[in-house]
Amino acid sequence: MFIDKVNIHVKGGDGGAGCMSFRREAHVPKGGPDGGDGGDGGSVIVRADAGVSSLIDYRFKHHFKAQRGTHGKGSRMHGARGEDLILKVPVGTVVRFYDEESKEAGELIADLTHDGESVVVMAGGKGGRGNTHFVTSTRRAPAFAELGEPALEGWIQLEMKLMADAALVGMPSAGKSSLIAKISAVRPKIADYPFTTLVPNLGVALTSDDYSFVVADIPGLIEGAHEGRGLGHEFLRHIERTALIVHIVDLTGDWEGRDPLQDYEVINSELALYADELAARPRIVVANKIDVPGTEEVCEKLAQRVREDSIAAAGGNEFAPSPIDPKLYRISALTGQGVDALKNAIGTKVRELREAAREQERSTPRYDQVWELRRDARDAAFEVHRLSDGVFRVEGPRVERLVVQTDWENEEAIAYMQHRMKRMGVDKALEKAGARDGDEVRILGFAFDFESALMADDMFAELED
Ligand SMILES: Nc1nc2c(ncn2[C@@H]2O[C@H](COP(=O)(O)OP(=O)(O)OP(=O)(O)O)[C@@H](O)[C@H]2O)c(=O)[nH]1
Ligand SMILES: [Mg+2]
Repeated sequence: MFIDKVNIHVKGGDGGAGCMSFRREAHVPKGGPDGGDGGDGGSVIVRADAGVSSLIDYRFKHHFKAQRGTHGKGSRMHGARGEDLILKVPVGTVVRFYDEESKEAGELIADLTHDGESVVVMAGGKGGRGNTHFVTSTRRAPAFAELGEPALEGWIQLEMKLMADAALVGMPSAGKSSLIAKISAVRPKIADYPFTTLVPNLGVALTSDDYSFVVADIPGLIEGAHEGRGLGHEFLRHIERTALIVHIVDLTGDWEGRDPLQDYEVINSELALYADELAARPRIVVANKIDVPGTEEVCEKLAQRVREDSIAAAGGNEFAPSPIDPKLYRISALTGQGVDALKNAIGTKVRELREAAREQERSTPRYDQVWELRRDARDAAFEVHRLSDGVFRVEGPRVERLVVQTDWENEEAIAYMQHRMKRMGVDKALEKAGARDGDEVRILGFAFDFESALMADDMFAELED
């Protein structure tokens, strides 16, 4: 079975709690604070690995969790960092958020197109700091420590897309599998009935000057494929990421006794209907089964049509570069006639396209890095809502974690949380929203007083954070 899409639940490791402790020495009733920090929780990382060829590992196991950080201890003993959990996926895997309720994929997280490329999908929680961090000139013995930060968790979707350089597309029985068998080492099933190929086959082809490229043999497409008819739809999206489309036309119109020119049009329009940009994707057109007598005339007509389409795709200018190769490649996948010339033409085109892609890659930032930066910004953001007269709610990932990280039984811990909120600008934002002394501020299930909470003297003002 070809597993190309899975939804999994991932959770980072929670941070360990910081420790509240004081040094004990003989003859000293109460020494200075010596509580160690909790360890950071591990993160969940998705990494592309050239040694992994499918998502089968995620078929039955759906929950993955990184290790939590351990708690800090007295005598300044820090907790251990939790180990990251690395989920290996095939090169060419797209990672997205997934909404378990609506069963829909959400925002794109990363497109892992290179071996070793990785993205942190759920960060572990930071370890809480021990009480040694909270000494100020006026408070020598802080009697609290931070709790560990809870980790992020959620559903993500992994989707594997084929990473072929060229995709063989065409009607059922056009000879796609016969061709890939001739130019690579794969041996797919070949038969004279439609839909012989049910899942894509990947093969490595070598040009006569030893340049290698990956070809995909895609299940046959039929009219209406873009809206789900036949088998092709599932696989049309794989074509989305192949640089070159190799369109195979059956000159005999074998399947259902069709007109080859009409077949050619149908495939073109299915590609365009599926995704606009596929219409402009670099393309080579191949006429297959030239060994069958009586196909010469239709072959000439097709050659003429391809030439016209090539010029049209170049904006009507015969001499401008066109995404469609003006030449019709005539082959017999059965006898091998014309196959080497076609293979070399595909190789040459792939090389050109790869070089152009590399050039472009140099000038664009890696998507996963962009995403990670954006997530950080989003994490720190918060919103203030006025619920009713004198009641406000503050919402935002980091603010909310700060609240959960606080020991609400401990006044000093609360005062420290207030200090951090002040640093984040929560008090300013509340003031701007109209909050006044005595108003109620709610964060998650907790409530406190605006005045005492945020306007009070900050006893931790001299601490860095
Ligand atoms: N005479 C002749 N027959 C061919 C040629 N290429 C393929 N065939 C025959 O056409 C039939 C279909 O070939 P396949 O390679 O299975 O076609 P396909 O495009 O992979 O078909 P699906 O997997 O069903 O989409 C088989 O009976 C092949 O032997 C050719 O060049 N000449
Ligand atoms: Mg086939």
